Amino acid sequence: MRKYGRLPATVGAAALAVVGASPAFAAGTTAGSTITNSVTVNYQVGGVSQTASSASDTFTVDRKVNLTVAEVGTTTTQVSPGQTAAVTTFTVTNTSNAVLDFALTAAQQAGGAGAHANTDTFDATNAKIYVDTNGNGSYDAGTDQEVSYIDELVADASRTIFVVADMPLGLTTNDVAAVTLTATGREGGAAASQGSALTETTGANTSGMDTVFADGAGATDASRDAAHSAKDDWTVLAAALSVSKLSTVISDPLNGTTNPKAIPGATIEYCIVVSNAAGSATASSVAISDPLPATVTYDSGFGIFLNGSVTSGVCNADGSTGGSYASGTVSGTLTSVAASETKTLRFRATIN
Ligand SMILES: [Ca+2]
Ligand SMILES: [Ca+2]
Ligand SMILES: [Ca+2]
Ligand SMILES: [Ca+2]
Repeated sequence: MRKYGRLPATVGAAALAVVGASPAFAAGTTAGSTITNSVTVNYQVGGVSQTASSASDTFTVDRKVNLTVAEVGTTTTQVSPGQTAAVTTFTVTNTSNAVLDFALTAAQQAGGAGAHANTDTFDATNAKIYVDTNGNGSYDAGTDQEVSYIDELVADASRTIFVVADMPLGLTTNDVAAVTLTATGREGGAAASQGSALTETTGANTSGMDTVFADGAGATDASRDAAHSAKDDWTVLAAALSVSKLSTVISDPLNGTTNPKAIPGATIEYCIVVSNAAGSATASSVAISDPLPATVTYDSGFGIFLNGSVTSGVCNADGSTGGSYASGTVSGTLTSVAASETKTLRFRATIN
């Protein structure tokens, strides 16, 4: 009975020694390390203790390759048509029990479901991948380095990765460009160089360090392929301007201002109406250019009124003076036209 009683204590001591020799990673015991377990058997013959027998077993911990790519945040990134360097943010976490490199690719998609209950409708351009070099969680142009892989990421460590791209012009509100970041585990190789592709051990367990792929299926990758991916998207908020041009006869040489007609010599008021649809982005620096036909003459005495209003489809006699007339063209700039807002430019001319 006594010899059985001592066995657990001996095993326990060996196990404690193993734990103490290797840091306790969430990813598990470090790949390539060895686990040695010793056993001692004491016994007696004729009531006299004999020389103990002992044995030990040593094996190498194999490499479990696992990683997670995740979108940072839960919402789409709002962009403007023509915006440059629009950022989406991901994290790549090494949940393997080994130091690995991770190759990175950012893929546009041609239609299909985006990341946030939306549908891909366009491709961003000039997409580049950056690592958060200064570790502040934000993309800093000129500081965060453009990369094609993460170098020597230790077990349980994460890196913040930015996919930065340009948006084409001509997009409309709620256009979506989805992008998928894929990280693929690679051998660590040397520092500052990307290691070779990982190979899973397909045959029987060997005495050396075997490799097992343990990753799940991400946005576009399969399970157990040493890769993981996540999707994010950019959603466009554009201005939706509409323009109309109205004219009203103010007076004529025969009737004056009472029921005036558009006869030669009559004064016409032109009103250019700029509206921005509800839910749109604010349009700024809205430049209006109106080349006058040769059949009218600009009324310099009246001038040009900007930022006027419209009531029931009729331009009000308001706004502030501004704009210019040169080379037969009336010009003026509205500082901004917000969503659901309407602004006018008014001027007068006489019929030749
Ligand atoms: Ca696309
Ligand atoms: Ca940064
Ligand atoms: Ca490396
Ligand atoms: Ca996978």
